[in-house]
Amino acid sequence: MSIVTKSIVNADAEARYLSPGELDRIKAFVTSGESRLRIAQVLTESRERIVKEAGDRLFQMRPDVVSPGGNAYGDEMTATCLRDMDYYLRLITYGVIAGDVTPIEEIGLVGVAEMYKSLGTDIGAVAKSVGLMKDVAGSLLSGEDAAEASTYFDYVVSAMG
Ligand SMILES: CCC1=C(C)/C(=C/C2=NC(=C\c3[nH]c(/C=C4\NC(=O)[C@H](C)[C@H]4CC)c(C)c3CCC(=O)O)/C(CCC(=O)O)=C2C)NC1=O
Repeated sequence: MSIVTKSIVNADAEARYLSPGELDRIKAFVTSGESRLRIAQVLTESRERIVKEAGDRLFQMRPDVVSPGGNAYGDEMTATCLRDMDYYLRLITYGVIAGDVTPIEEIGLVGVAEMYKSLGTDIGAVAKSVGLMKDVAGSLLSGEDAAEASTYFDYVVSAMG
């Protein structure tokens, strides 16, 4: 739910006008709207490059992941690994657009440790892949936009930590 919808639902539950604090938060959301949309656009347009370059770097740093016995060994498993990276990049664009990490959390982080444990996937390596996507994305964004985008990537990394 966006901050606008959330504030309205909360206010209406108490049949009151939006509070000054709620209006301030909505103002910040609106003011940052243009840059958040710009960031989401760059991430969306560059998604293939971001996933591919970060994936290449991950497999260089962690060759065990794609070696025999590794969780992402073989074309099919490697593709599934890159798909998961693309999932997280997509969820990060949702967070950037909403100006809120809740969509990322609800869609991709609830129960994530248990899920990767049951798949035999090293969640630390998944977190690393998200950090590497942040680096690639950062090189495609202006300094300020990169800093704004970082908060969403960092949120995912720390939630997996
Ligand atoms: C949008 C929310 C969402 C997420 C996050 C998600 C993740 C997800 N990743 C999976 C598998 C997987 N995920 C990976 C990923 C990796 N293995 C590694 O060693 C690397 C570190 C890493 C890539 C960075 C791999 C290799 C599999 C397949 C594992 C297997 O089938 O044994 C599976 C099991 C089912 C399937 O294969 O599709 C799920 C559900 N699905 C979702 O709907």
